[in-house]
Amino acid sequence: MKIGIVCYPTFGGSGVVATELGLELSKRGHEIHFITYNQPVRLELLSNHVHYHEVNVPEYPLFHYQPYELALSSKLVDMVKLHGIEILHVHYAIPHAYAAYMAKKILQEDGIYVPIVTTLHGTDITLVGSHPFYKPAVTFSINKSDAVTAVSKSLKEDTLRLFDIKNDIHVVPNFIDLDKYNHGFTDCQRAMMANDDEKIITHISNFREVKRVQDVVSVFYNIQSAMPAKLMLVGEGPERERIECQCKELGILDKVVFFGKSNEIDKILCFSDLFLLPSETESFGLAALEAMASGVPVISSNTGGIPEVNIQGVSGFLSAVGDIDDMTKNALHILSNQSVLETFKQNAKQASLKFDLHSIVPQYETIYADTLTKCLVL
Ligand code: GMT
Repeated sequence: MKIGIVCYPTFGGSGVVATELGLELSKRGHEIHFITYNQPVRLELLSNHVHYHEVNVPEYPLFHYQPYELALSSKLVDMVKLHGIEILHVHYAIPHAYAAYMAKKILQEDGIYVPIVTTLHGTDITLVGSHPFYKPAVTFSINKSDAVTAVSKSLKEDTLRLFDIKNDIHVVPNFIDLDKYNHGFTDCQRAMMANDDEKIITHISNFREVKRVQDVVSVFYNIQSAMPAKLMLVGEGPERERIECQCKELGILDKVVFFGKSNEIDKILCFSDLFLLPSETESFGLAALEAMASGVPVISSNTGGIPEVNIQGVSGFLSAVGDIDDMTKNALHILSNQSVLETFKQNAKQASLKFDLHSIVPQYETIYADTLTKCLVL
């Protein structure tokens, strides 16, 4: 199949999932065309099966806001015509599903029919999409998609609760390439980060308010008061400065490493003992799954789709949003006893196997095939 993938090319979970999906589909014989404004960060290798087409939005002084959706729709039309793309898979409803619908309508004028599969990732529904500014357009785009998927049961329920949806929503969970996390690193470089007696706690996110990184620091503060520990903070975002100030005020700056954006997540997780994800909302929690696949137990909030990934008392623990004391208690329970820690590490890895890309990616292939068949019949 010739598949066009539209996504955000950044470190965000939706872009990561879209990129990994495209790469795996290409290995399975499909021709993949990524169409976005930058080369996706996890897309390192282009090949004759994997192409990247850049969407350019020329600056024009008349426009207060540059019209990205328009440029994207036009690019989609051109790429479908040029490469014979058969199906468009758009990740994140805003504005991708909307732009794809426009492209589809434009192509229909030339007798070309391209179905659209829309994958909802979370904030496009829970935070941004349901805002009155966007809601009518998001509802319309979801209803006009030929197939819709959501990355968790929880996100599907949120979508049905927040929007007037006429379409079926298939739940296709996020996935992971487990081979990448069976690291054969002979030297995990742990010694560069911490002393042998120090536990390593890690958090990875885009440092937005919704991630509650301040709770990560508070829980870590309590952990390091009870035992030697270091905190690895990976990612960049609007909260970063505030978090540095919080660490300074608490007098723990020397125990915290700020990595910024990193393409070496697997290497960082390799030396981590515990992962913290105390988000306000989280449709899935791909970062938690990546940690689990590396054998790192997770202390998280119990919001959104996280309970579908992190299993209470098995791969880690879940607490109410903002319950620092409970998160601390659970973290110390895991970290205080080496054999308990080893058990949780093994459990975390075991629980991640359910999300192996080899079992999830075929679900998307089935959706593509069914959608093409359905659209041919109509
Ligand atoms: O977490 C973010 O802020 C980034 C966002 C995105 O769209 O890139 O992540 C969302 O999609 C991920 C991939 O499906 C999910 O794992 C995240 O849980 C989801 N984030 C939220 O719901 C806050």
